[in-house]
Amino acid sequence: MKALLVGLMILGLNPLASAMNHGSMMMDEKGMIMNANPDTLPKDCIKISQNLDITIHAGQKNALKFTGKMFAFDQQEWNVKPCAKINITFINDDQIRHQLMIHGLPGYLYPEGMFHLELNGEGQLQASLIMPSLKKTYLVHCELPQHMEKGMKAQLKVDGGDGDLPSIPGLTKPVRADSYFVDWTPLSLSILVLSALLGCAIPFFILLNANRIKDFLIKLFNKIYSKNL
Ligand SMILES: [Cu+2]
Repeated sequence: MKALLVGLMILGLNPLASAMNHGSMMMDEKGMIMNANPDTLPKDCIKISQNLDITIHAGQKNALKFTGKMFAFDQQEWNVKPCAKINITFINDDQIRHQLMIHGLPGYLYPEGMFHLELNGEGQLQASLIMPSLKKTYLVHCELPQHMEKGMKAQLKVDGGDGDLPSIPGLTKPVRADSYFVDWTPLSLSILVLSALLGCAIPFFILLNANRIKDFLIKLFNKIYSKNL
């Protein structure tokens, strides 16, 4: 057994350390870190202005306060200084996969302009990145199908940002709000009108016939009472 392990290690297939490290990507059975950058300054930065630790939770419980949403981060907006180094602790509180992706970063430092953390289930990851100096708002989201649409969307502002992104739960309106079409038919419309008329007429009927209704109820009560004696 020992000889087999040594052999596998010589071949570079170390079964004791399943993590893969391909330059800007680290992946293991727990999740993935892509394009972490703890030390290279963006071209427009002379030095790191701020060393900021941020903990971000992802999970269904964060969406409870947002009507119609299913997933969310525990915060929807972060503000940092130009050239800030952000040390992110990403915690997934769900049993399903979630991502924390930041888009729009400079491509010479972050391939495809993207910083990406991913957890296959409950757990946590830590990675850092350094923001450029540009006054800009970056999209932060989970790219798994329907997770952003169902609420896992946020924004990261550098130097106050250059505006707000749409559809951030609790923060901004969607570009196009959902509209729910009612398919009115002559029958459903008639039922609605009739119900409205009856709703208006019944109180008047009761008021105009109060004495008759009272007499009727007394007789009815006496009948029931005398039967039971
Ligand atoms: Cu997700």
